[in-house]
Amino acid sequence: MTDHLLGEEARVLRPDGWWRSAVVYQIYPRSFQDSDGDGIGDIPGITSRLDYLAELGVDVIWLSPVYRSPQCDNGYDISDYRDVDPLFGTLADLETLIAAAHERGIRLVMDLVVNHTSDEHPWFIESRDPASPKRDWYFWRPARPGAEPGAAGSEPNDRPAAFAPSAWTYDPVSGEYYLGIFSPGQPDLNWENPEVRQAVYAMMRWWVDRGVDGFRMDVINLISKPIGFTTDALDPSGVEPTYEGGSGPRLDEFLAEMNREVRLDDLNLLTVGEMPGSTVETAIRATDPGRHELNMVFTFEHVMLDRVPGGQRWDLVDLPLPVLKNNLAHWQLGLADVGWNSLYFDNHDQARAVSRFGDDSPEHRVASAKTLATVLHLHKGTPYVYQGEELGMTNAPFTTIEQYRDISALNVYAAATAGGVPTERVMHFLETRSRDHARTPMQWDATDAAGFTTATPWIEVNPNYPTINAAAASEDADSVFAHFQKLIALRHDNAVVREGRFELLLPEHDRLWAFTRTLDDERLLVLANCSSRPADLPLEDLPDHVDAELLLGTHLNGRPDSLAPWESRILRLDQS
Ligand code: TEU
Repeated sequence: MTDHLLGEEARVLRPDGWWRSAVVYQIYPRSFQDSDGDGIGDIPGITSRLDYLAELGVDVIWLSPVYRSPQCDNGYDISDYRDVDPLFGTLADLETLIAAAHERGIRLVMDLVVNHTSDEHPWFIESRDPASPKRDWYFWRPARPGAEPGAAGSEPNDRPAAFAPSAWTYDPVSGEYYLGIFSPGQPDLNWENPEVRQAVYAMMRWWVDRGVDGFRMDVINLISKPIGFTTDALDPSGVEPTYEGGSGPRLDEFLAEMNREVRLDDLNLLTVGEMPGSTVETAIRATDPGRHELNMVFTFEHVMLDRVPGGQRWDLVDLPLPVLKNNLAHWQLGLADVGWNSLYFDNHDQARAVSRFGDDSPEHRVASAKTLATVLHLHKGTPYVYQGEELGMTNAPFTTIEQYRDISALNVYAAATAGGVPTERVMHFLETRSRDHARTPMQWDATDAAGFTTATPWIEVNPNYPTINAAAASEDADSVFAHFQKLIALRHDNAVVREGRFELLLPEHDRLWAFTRTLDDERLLVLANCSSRPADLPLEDLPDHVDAELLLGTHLNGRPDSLAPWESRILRLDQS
């Protein structure tokens, strides 16, 4: 069936480089729309909301995992790559969703989680037997030399898992440990073994044949393990790399092979690799079109700037605006000529942008959600909208650990309290940064449970849903939703938004985010006040724009030389 999508037909369905003008909307199925009254979102629920996405104007849906899974990490632990978890529906429901999205001109990208499987995947179950041909599909290692297998401290090395105290889990049957750098329920696949790679490519082709338009690749840089991860090749410096520390030596080779074997570029599929620890340099290599690896990567740099380097996860520092905007500018300039950027503030792993980078008080929430969107969507790259971001949804006001659901939150809490960290400190971290903030149910309307479900939702609805919801937004011409619609349309209608050269202005200004985008003789000026106080514009340091055409503004205060709190403007400069 893949051949059937090659050539003319693929080009019509997915013309060359189509993803450069696309806006992607991420759906976290568990929290989007429940249709069967079990308190958990599902695929028919998503299908029932497609008209909302069409109204927003997005081009692509990225679907977080709906595969069969024991759900230890909400689906990022897959036990069958070729089936849908009954929680979310059936394969037929997914095929209906894909067809219904395509009918509306919306493409669909699957989450691809192949750094690890679930410990309930048949491949892993088979590999538990040391005599099995699949033993080498995972990383099985003996206890460290001289240590008693299974005893505390005998793990092959001291690496912690992302969501558990150790990356190694002991299997008493064979007396060995397996590697799971996220959690024991997520054993790492051994990509050094060519059979593993071929099995993954076959599965990807199977999904391409089902009509999917691309893949978002979970922690794809970790498929080639950084030196020292598996104990095979310890770094001579003795420094233990962290899992956020980048990629192993064979990453580019594996990505190019995957691209070739699945014909990702031939079929004009969208490919975005999630790459914690990637730098501009690694991203240039991975997204250089001439190398046929990926279209774009998700960097983590800008969402790690408020963490203490090498510190504990709950150690947070203030993030001054110049640090954030210069980091985005570094990526803009770094990938200006070769490669392509993805643009995001929000996703299912991040606290809500309006609470984190904006001001979610009733006074400033709407303006700051709009202005953050203006800034992000006017950068060069492919913007990602995370469900609810287009409504200005905020962090949840959780106060007790019982309200949190995420494996990461629960592990951070357990690790911190076991280590004697004061409870208030770790609770403060969770209140501001937990992944659960992104995962509270989508707020559709002011009815019970925000119209998400008729049952008790699996995680509490944010109590602000009576005012912040999609139904209210659709009746308000000045809503955050309406602003996102305009930003998306602006990108579709203006080549300068898609392809214009980026230049940061006022790089050290601590409240204004200002930049230009230039394509041939067209030039846009973006001015944003990222603070909750009025800001004067230093007109002498900005291009002349007093008579410029306003393409889009948030809430004009009418004065050319200042911006109201969280006001932003997109201006077309006169180039004559
Ligand atoms: O995330 C990778 C990742 O690095 C995050 O776990 C991040 O470090 C963490 O959220 C910080 O708190 C991907 C998925 O997006 C995430 O949902 C999964 O839990 C993880 O991989 C494992 O599959």
